[in-house]
Amino acid sequence: RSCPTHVLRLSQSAAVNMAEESKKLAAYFAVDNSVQNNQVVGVGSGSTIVYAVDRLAERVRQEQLNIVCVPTSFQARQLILQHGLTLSDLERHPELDVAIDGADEVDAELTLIKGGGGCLTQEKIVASCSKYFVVIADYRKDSKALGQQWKKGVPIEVIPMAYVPVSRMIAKRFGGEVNLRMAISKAGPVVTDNGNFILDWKFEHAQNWKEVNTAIKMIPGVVETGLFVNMAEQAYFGMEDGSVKVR
Ligand code: ABF
Repeated sequence: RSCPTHVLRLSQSAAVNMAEESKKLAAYFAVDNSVQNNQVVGVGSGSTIVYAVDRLAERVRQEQLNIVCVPTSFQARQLILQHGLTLSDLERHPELDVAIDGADEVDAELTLIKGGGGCLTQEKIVASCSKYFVVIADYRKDSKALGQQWKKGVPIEVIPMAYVPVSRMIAKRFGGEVNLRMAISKAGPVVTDNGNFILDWKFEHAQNWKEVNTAIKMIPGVVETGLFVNMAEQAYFGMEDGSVKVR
């Protein structure tokens, strides 16, 4: 017998709530374990980071924490301003103490796929300027190998005039399928905060991600890849049972 619609809706909303709750768990736990007074904090993008910024603002109020925040996107900048946190940038703070950000997938070696939201370039820059880079995610991102959970491929930021040759080069050299990311309205391609396009490379099999990342980055026209190799020190996952898994 098919499941009554209202039960399906309940289970769908319960699943969404569970994922949101697990994001919040991971975010709060990571902020409490990673951020101290007098620190410069990189603030990531996406939905999980919203909970982390909530917790940062709560701790600033409760503990009179003195922290400054460096954003990784227009969204992150808005979050910092909306929460009354002190906004800074890489000109004033080129060295950060900790960066906290989401991810689309995290494999067993803490190699990440990031950029599902199109902010990968500034995210990677800020993460690279941080002494400590922490990933926060719900249980759906906790993976053994890239591609097992995340099916949308590796985002790659490209200079608009080069997106066709870059797409062809990637497909030719590494296989799989490369698509120009279109806006939800389909009116045109997504344009990043840096004025570039995003390609999504749906790879066919596991790769040596360190080598692939370097090779793709060397293709003229490529600005950045969503492969974060050997960058994350720690990952906090909110789990379905209400626990937080740290690895
Ligand atoms: C951002 O967070 C992106 O790199 C990544 O795509 C996204 C993950 O989003 P969410 O936290 O909403 O799952 O950092």
